[in-house]
Amino acid sequence: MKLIISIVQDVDADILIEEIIKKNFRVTKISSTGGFLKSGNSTLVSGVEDDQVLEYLNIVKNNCKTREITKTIETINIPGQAMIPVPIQVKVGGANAFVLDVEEFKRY
Ligand code: 2BA
Repeated sequence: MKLIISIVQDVDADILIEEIIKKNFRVTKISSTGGFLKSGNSTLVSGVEDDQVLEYLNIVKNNCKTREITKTIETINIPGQAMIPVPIQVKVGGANAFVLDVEEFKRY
């Protein structure tokens, strides 16, 4: 068994979860925050049998879109001068997925 951790954009999370459930996988959604943009995203956690990993990853791939987000950064401060905010374009997603080996899984 593998544990698949997928970090996706909030806007994609609900439809993605619906598709995951439709295909009879189980999933847990955790609300998370991206370290770079400091904005909300969703982390989905699923225990998946080894021979179904590809099927699961295809669902993630097909339901998450790459988007451009504008982030405002402050330019380097020169002493005595104000910081100047500069908008930059950042490409986010579709999804970042990690596949981990599961040593043991128990359901009680
Ligand atoms: P954030 O950290 O908020 O990053 C959002 C997007 O900003 C990233 O999209 C990437 O395009 C850009 N970005 C991140 N760090 C950057 C940097 N130091 N310089 C320039 N641009 C940077 P994604 O790569 O699609 O990542 C989306 C979210 O997935 C991330 O949100 C983070 O929450 C998570 N993530 C991505 N890679 C990860 C990793 N290796 N470990 C843990 N979480 C990860």
